Amino acid sequence: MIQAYQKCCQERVDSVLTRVLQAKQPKLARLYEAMYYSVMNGGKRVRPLLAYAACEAVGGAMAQADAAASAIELIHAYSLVHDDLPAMDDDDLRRGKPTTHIAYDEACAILAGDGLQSLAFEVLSSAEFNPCQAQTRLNMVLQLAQAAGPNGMVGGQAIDLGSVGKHLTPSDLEHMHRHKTGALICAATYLGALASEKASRQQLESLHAYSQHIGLAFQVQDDILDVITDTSTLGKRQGSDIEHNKPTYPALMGLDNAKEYAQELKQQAISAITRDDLNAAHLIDLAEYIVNRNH
Ligand code: GRG
Repeated sequence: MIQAYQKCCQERVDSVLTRVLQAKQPKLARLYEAMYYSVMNGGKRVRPLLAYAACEAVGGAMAQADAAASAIELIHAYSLVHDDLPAMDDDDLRRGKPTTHIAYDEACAILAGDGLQSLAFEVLSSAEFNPCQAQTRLNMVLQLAQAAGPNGMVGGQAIDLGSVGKHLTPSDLEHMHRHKTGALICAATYLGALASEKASRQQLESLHAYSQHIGLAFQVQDDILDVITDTSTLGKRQGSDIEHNKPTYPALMGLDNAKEYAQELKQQAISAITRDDLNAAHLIDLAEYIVNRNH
């Protein structure tokens, strides 16, 4: 069931992304090609799925969440391109293919990431892509800017880079991941629900609690996969966390405890959205998928 929903969401978001990533001038063909390469290269589209499922959970139609889903994925793609750069994680493999700075060059990868970030806000704010009322669009822009910026993902990345080789407590690790990966996952759900233009405060609060738990579960599972899954299934180098001397959940609490923790977080996520006024079936399936995925 989740596979069919996943395919439907992927097709929707990919068609918007293809439209957004059309080169505007022949002179910019290489830049647009690098941006297209960075986005349309086999990502799982977990964040768009969350946006669509949250919109539907509060009674919205999928089409209303197209802009939210694609804006979030553009931010996510930019973060991966920059994260892979030599100045950061210096990775040469992403989604089973050479990273953008390897396929193009470093300057082009930096600009592609910058361009993707700006395009995300263009998609969200322009009536051409986002059918929501102007006030809702403004709120969506604000929420995404906060989630992606120094008090969200960028801040989490800064904490991560500053933690290499240091001993982190479980609460330090959680703080870092709530910013680095969790903030964008929360924004995906929140923007999807906002796009419906009919979410109540209580529904938004429940969805926020769900995405906080699922965001952390996603990261715990990511750390587990780095230990137990081979490079060809992962699409990135197995053991890269250990290689980069990164603090991880399996390192901190042991592999079995980390697996148990991911399941606990999933259960807490599901409990948060188990209420009569939410149509939560897809969000529940997604929670299961996030902790049971193999890449
Ligand atoms: C460079 C500003 C800046 C931020 C980078 C998100 C991030 C911050 C770095 C990514 C590092 C990383 C691999 C984190 C683990 C969790 C994560 C975001 C995994 C990749 O997301 P998936 O599994 O990837 O959704 P796909 O390829 O499926 O889209």
